[in-house]
Amino acid sequence: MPESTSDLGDVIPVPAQVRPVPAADFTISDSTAIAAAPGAEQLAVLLRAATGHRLPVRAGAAEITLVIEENSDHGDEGYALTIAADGVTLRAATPAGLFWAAQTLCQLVPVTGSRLPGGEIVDRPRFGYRGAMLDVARHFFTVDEVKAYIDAIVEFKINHLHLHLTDDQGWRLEIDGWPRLTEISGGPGTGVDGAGPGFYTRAEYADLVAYAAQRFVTIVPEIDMPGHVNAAQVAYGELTGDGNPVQPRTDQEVGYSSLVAGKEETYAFIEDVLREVAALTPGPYLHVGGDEAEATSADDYRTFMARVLPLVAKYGKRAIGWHEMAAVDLPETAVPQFWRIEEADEGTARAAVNGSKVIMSPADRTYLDMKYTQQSPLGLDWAGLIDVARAYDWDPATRLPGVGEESLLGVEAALWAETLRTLDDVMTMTFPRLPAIAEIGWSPRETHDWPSFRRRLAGFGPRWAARGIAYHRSPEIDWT
Ligand code: TNX
Repeated sequence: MPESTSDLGDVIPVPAQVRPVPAADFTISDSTAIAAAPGAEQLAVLLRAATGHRLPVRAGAAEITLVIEENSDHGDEGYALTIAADGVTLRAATPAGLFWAAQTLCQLVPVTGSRLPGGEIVDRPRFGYRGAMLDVARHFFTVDEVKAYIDAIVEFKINHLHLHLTDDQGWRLEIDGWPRLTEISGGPGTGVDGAGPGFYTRAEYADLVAYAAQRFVTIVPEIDMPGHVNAAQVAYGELTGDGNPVQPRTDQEVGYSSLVAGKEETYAFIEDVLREVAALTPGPYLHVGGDEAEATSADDYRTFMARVLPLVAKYGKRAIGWHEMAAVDLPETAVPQFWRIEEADEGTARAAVNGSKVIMSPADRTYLDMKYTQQSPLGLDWAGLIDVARAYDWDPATRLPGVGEESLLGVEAALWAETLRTLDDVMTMTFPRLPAIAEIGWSPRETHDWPSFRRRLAGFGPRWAARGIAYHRSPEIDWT
């Protein structure tokens, strides 16, 4: 096969359809321009990072064209990308589709050189929800660090960023009327080992949400409850059983804290928090945690969720919760997120039968905080070791009995931060495993192929290196 024909499909996630036309290569040069249109400036910025050339955006005809085709069958995020000898065309029904087309185009630019392989790609995602989760509670990451993370994940068409904003060791979002949450529990000495202080003001959070939205990423804020609340109970004594604040904790234990289901103060607090977070977050989801509530009785858990789930709806949002939430009767709109390593889960299956959509995050495949190998300096290993092949080699539609393709909202890879301290730590655990989860979430089931993925992935090492993104040089990949 001539080199250019195989190159056209060298994209992660692999596109749904690839039709190479080997004679139709296009070379980006100093005289290449982009035709003025919505999305053109953003494409120029992306291509500058990929090629080093700042292509001009000009009115009238130009070699690179973006076209919105409103009555097409590209869907919400699909696109067509045509590369021919005389130019490149990106087509989609939506700006998001054009943005994903632009990401594909940038991946086709060689690390050195500027020849694009000729042909046509027609592509659309398998699932509408393709998420990454970052734990900013166990260790706080700044707005700039999270923006760098967003830039790195959109390359793989990840379209949701779930922020785990609160936990036992810290509270990271300013809430009007409850200032001690962040003054105390976002202050010095918070986070695991006291090493991760910080919080987002409401303005900073809004800025992050807007930055994500410009890149077609929906922020999913998580306020974990009724467990994982020690940081809130440090700040406000009325949230504890005896009315006295508790001591701060910076260890890695889980399952010891709980809000009090039988106290009205609890719901006054939760309503204030949910109302504010909903107002600051344009996306459709609020994540209410619900995991590892080992210090909450089963009865109290039901009482609590029966009060909280309607509040989420009251403020116009859909609830996502870790799958323990499915122990209660859920409204159809609620989304359980499966995170365990067991082969089956009765609650999640029942929720699916009742019409809920499910997010798949099985810890033994998608937890980016698991060590790659026993030698990995960062990470935990309670869900096993996860090398790149293990992150890639599974199918979300057959993972849980009773939860098939039609019951899935999508997939999400979670990065918990107990052992992380720097942005390099974050990137090292994320890359190259997140691209595996991204391909599972975007590409058709029948395209999944480890030898192909492994070969395509090798090309990303130099790209990450050039952009200063730390990654784990897994020995499974023949890095170029
Ligand atoms: C389990 S996953 C947790 C987190 C920990 C994580 C560490 C989940 C819903 N709860 O509290 O950070 O394991 O891997």
